[in-house]
Amino acid sequence: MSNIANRRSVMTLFSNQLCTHSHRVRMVLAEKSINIDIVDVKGPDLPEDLLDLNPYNSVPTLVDRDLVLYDSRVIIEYLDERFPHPPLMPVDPVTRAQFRLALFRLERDWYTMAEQIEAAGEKKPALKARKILKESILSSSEVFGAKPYFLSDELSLVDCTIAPILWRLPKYGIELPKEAAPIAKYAQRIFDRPSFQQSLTELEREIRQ
Ligand SMILES: N[C@@H](CCC(=O)N[C@@H](CS)C(=O)NCC(=O)O)C(=O)O
Repeated sequence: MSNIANRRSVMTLFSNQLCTHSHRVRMVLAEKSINIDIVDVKGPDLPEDLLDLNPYNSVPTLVDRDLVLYDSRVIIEYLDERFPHPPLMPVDPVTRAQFRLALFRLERDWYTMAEQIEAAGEKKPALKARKILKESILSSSEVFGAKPYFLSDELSLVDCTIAPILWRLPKYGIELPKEAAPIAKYAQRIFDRPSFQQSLTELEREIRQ
């Protein structure tokens, strides 16, 4: 096991200050008030000790003593099981499966489009990705109006996954039209949570200042 993992008694999260995947993990940590060291990693370079342990060399990476986890979904599901209060997944198998499917679709559709927008800057592929992401968000408007949180009265891992994208919409050049009021209200409900405020890095806070 690496020096980094051995010398730390509390858990450590290697996180990037503007990364959506890192942000969803920071949100879950804040929601559960988990005591953890958050180490900012700039760019794609993880500390050398971790390179051997995470073959993808990606953030977020979580180190919990001998356990090293990467991929934000694997990390948030682990955190929800290891720190069960408050629970961030429903109990019954059908709803759980629906929430897992929602996580899969958000990663495949929203997160992928967001990455393309960030990577392309002002170039043409960004315009297309921006349009697809905007349409996808708008087409979910009804879902967001139905309950305070995603298909639920309680916040879940799905909301912790949606929020980093909605927070970044100004950065992505996406403005929601008036018809999207249910989404805007839903977003504000999450943004107002102390846990969400706590999850923000300085750079993320600047997006909406
Ligand atoms: N599927 C991964 C994606 C993580 C990811 O793409 N992280 C980016 C930063 S936002 C990164 O570390 N890129 C550097 C690399 O992959 O080499 C997750 O959910 O954790």
